[in-house]
Amino acid sequence: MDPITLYGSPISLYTGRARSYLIKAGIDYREEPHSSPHFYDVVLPKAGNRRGIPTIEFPNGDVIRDGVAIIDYFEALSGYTFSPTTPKQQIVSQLLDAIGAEGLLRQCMHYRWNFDEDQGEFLKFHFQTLYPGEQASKERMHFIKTEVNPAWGVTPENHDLIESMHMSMLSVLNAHFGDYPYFLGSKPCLGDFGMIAPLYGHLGRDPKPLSLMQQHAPRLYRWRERMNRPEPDIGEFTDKEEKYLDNDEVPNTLIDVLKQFAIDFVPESQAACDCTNQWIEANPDVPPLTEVERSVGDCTFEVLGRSITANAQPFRFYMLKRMQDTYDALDDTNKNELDTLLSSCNMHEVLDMRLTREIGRHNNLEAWL
Ligand SMILES: N[C@@H](CCC(=O)N[C@@H](CS)C(=O)NCC(=O)O)C(=O)O
Repeated sequence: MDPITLYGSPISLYTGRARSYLIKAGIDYREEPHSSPHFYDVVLPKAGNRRGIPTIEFPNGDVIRDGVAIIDYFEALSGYTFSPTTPKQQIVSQLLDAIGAEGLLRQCMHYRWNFDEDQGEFLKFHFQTLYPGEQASKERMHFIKTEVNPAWGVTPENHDLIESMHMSMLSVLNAHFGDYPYFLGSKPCLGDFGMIAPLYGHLGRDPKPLSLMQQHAPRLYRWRERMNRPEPDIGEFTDKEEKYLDNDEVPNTLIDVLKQFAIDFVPESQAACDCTNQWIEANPDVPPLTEVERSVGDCTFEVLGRSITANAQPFRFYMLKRMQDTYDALDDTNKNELDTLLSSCNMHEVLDMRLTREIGRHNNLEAWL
């Protein structure tokens, strides 16, 4: 079969997730920017007219927009190769996927946009590929810096908090990947693909955060390398069998990682859930299959005593619903075990953060059902 085309960019957060999946699943692809006349004229109309990366195009012209939908498609086709089947590992994998999708944006944006001296030229080159022309790329970069960053809570008074959270995250992830090659053992799960999104394109590749990762978290850096190689790349570990940990184990090093993520993921998700549900209540006449916007308003929450205001993103709950559905389908014994596990990493409340209107997909877009 001819290769599929992956519209994406090396610097793109979300392309990192789809690319890594395609590599690990052995799917032949060619990557190119989403700036060609073919993309605008032929691909974009089939992608719900939402210009975004990753988007893939099959040799027969079919198109899938959104990294999550791309992975869902290939997982279903392959019989769910990278989806753990035991309850704890399945739920942890789905939770990591949601955190990777939405939970690390402040770190990603701070380390991309607030270190011009280290990486100004680097960003200029990449943005000129995606937005051809000096002026267009300049405008786009200015827009992200001045509009998107503050909208996601990256403001000067929060820089020190973002940096200290980042260093703590590097430390717990480094400890985990010292003991295990992937999040749940010696084979990547969907959670690994979710997490490679922020930890490759931004935090594991831009010069400033890359040097922090290499200096302070070499084992995490190895995972980021491993996730972009077709072989398992686990040579330094004694156990070479490609599988998830036995007995549905979620190791303590991963509990520590989830505890670290919970510090801002839990209060932010609670505030975003409340904000989105208020929006749903205030907008009862939105017709079914209407496109879900990236954000429905601002929410304010507290992290380690600091007040942060950021966009409330419904997509977070589209992702979290997967773990909530898995939990709901368990019997009482398994639910009790999950309750204990999620409480131990301060994530239990996430089970109750649910939207009052469901999100699905229609015409290659997330849509209100
Ligand atoms: N939910 C989407 C998000 C994709 C997304 O926001 N991608 C960014 C780049 S990382 C984008 O396309 N921005 C607009 C553009 O580049 O045209 C996914 O998981 O694929």
